[in-house]
Amino acid sequence: MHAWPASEVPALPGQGRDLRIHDTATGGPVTLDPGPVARIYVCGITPYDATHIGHAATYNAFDLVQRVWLDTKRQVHYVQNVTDVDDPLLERADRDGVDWAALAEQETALFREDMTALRMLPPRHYIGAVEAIPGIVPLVERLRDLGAAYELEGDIYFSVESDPHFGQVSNLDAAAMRLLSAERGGDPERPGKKNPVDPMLWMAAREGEPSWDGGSLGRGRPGWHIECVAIALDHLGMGFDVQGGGSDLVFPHHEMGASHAQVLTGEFPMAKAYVHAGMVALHGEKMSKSKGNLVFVSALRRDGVDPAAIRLALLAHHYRADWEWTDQVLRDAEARLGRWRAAVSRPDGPPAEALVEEIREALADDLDAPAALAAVDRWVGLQEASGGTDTGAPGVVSRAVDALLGVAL
Ligand code: 5CA
Ligand code: ZN
Repeated sequence: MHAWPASEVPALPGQGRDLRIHDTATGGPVTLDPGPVARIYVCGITPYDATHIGHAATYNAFDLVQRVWLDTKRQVHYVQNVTDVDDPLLERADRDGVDWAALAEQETALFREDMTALRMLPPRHYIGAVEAIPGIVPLVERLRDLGAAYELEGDIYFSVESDPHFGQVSNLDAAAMRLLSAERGGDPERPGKKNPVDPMLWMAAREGEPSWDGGSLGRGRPGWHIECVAIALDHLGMGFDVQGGGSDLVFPHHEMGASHAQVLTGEFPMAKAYVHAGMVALHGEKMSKSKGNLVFVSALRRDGVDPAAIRLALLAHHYRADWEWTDQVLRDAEARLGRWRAAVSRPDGPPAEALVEEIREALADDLDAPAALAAVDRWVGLQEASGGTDTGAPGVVSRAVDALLGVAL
């Protein structure tokens, strides 16, 4: 699949900082030392509806990771998937009487437009589940040959007991895992499974549903977790720096993905840091396609909201926090954008070198975007109160805000 166009990232004077980030698996901060090419996999959308503010907040967090690394003069090898065949997509297409593939294509196109408008840097590889099937089948066959997978009425399941490290991403107990498995696409009640939370690797073809040739697995379609593992291993290999997504992916998705990869390769761990963004809510409940309490990025754009204001609204919240979208959040962001634009449009201002370091420091410290915004606010406050004589300063500020925060002033 093609991704979307990259906005230019201005180079900044001085030296970027290494990222220290919270790792869900160890429960603490890790300082990443990626080498010249940093590797990150971020779980992409299931394209059955438009991009909402919750999605945008999650992708904003990982866009910041990429920008911090670029500022250290590293290359970034960023991979993202599109779950373009899965139960929720097929159910929505069925409900609306539309072709599932056309729905996926249409919503993915809209996602690309939203990401472009928000100045999210694109992945280097943007890969759909369907196009990944030829790579998924041999992995499932290998898991079966290793004795880590078993068949149940034609479907193939992964046995979590085959991974000695199972549980080390989410650190949850069996009861909590079982509950979350039922909520998030698993089938813990199905009789005949070795462990209730064992996830499906390959689902045998069902009447009226799309299916593909699975070689020795028979016709069917891939499970959700093996999709991301196949794409990540194919394009990044084991031991990449960050696997990212929202906190609703900790279990089962990232736990199972890590397990599949560890059994397949005999290496541990798949990712050096498991990084999770908090959930955005609307009217007190997690924004979710299944509940329908959504604010769409495309709808805001259609209403004339400046994408830079949407981006500032996201940045005003720490990525790990759960937070609530309200009209006031957007109004505050619009006011801030107006003040910042006025401040950088003046011919001179207070010196800005220290501000660039403050933004760098804030982001390197577990992506503390609110602290970065507060630092820019302070410079803008000085500019408004008494101005300054540094003719380069407004340009430095607008380049730093663009390069590190993705906001074009
Ligand atoms: N296709 C899978 C990942 S492989 C999936 O979860 N798709 S999704 O469309 O449901 O979500 C896309 C991303 O947005 C995921 O990282 C998910 O964790 C995140 N996300 C979903 N809802 C919210 C929300 N309310 N707040 C923050 N992030 C969210
Ligand atoms: Zn995923």
